[in-house]
Amino acid sequence: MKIFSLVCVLALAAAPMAGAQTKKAPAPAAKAAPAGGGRTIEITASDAMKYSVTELATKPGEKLHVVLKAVGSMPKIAMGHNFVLLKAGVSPMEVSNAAFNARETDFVPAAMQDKIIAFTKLAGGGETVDVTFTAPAKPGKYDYLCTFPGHFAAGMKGTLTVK
Ligand SMILES: [Cu+2]
Repeated sequence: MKIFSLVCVLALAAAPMAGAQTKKAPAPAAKAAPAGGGRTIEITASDAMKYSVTELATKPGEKLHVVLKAVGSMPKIAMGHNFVLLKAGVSPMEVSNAAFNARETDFVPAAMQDKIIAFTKLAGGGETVDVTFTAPAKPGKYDYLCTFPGHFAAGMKGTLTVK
C-alpha cells in the first residue's frame, strides 16, 4: 500500500512536467511565399457569410496575394466561399446573380470572366484558397464579393481601394 501511494505521488508529480512538455508545440511553419511574390492579405470567411476584412487598400500595380480561409464547419456544397475581385464599374449584384447558375465553375460565371480581375477557388469549412494578382493601375474603388449563391445578398462583400 505504501509503495502504491508512492507511485501515485510520483505519477502526479510527473504529470505537470509531461503536460508542460507537450504544450511546447513547435511554432507554426512560416507560410510559403507565393510563387510570384506579393503582399499577403489574409481574410477569413465564416458560416455567418461575412469576410473578416471588408476594406483593402493598395498602391496601383502592387502585387497582392489574397489568402481566404473558410473557418466555418459546413461543407463546401452548403457553405462555400470565394474571393472575386471585379473590374471598375462592374455591378457585384449582376455577377452574383449570374453566379447562381454556375455551380460547375465554382460559381464564377464564364460569361463574367472579362469583368473579373482575380478570383479564388471555392473553399469549404476548414479549407484555404488563395490567388495572386496585380492590383489595377488606375486609382479607384473595386468591389469584391463571394459569389456562392446568396452570400453577396447576405453581405459577403468588400472594397479594394487603389490609391
Ligand atoms: Cu461565401
